[in-house]
Amino acid sequence: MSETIRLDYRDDYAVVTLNRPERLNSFNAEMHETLSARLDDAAASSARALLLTGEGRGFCAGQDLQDRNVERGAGEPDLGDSLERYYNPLIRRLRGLDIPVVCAVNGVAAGAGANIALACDIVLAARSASFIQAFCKIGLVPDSGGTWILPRLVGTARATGLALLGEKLSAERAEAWGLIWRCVDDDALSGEAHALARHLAAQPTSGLALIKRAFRGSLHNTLDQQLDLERDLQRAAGRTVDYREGVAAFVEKRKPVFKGR
Ligand code: T3D
Repeated sequence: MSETIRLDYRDDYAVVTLNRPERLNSFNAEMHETLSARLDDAAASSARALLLTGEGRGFCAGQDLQDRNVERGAGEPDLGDSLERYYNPLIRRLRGLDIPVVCAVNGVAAGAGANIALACDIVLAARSASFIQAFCKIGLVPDSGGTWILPRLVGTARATGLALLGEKLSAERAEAWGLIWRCVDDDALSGEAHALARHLAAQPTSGLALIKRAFRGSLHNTLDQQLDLERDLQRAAGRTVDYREGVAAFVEKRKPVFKGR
């Protein structure tokens, strides 16, 4: 049986690929457990950036609904338990990673699949890809952080429309709305996503981790609290080897060589 999650290393970054293309990479329990283990592996490695993508024509269609079909013999599910056990730890994990996380949305991203993509730091999408808050169509609530991130990214009016209507949002419109970083031509997606991950991995990644921490704080901090946080993070950034190297390279008019320390 092929691995439902692939983990590869390129240069200084890790590539995690959702790999159940026959079900549009929708999640079952085994896939969640394997993804969790592969993210552990990537976090423990020397990788300085992570690229998340999907195999085949879809990125991820959320929960595998075959496993939820009570009419066809699946047990009565406790969806709260499923979120507690799988989806919530996954989102916390992705949001909590110190290294930059790029998501290459290669095709449709539906249900939890859409919100897993949106939990990443920089989201690129193929022009033919789309985002669907499909939950409302089967009587569910957007999960995997959807009700938190959508209003923050696109405002309440658009978030509510997306969540209550479950309409397909094209990658182009997702970019125009500020839901994602960029929409690119289908045949350029892989090249651009890898180039971005490679670029990020060569940057002062300890500084990038502090930037991520600053933005995480800003979502609930007052201006005063955020100014204090910036002071503390800048103090830490100013003590990194990479900061010293960045300043030296600037003054010496040469290209910096960052180590992520
Ligand atoms: O349950 C819990 O643990 C709680 C957490 C829930 C989180 C969630 O994500 S709930 C939302 C679940 N996802 C959906 O509701 C999306 C369902 N899928 C679709 O609406 C459509 O497939 C898409 C819009 C994503 C794509 O449409 P299309 O026309 O491009 O493809 P398709 O023909 O519908 O799908 C291709 C195949 O993938 C097909 O299988 P087949 O007929 O070729 O054998 C289809 O059944 C399968 N597939 C797609 N999505 C799922 C799926 N199989 C199982 N589960 C899926 N989610």
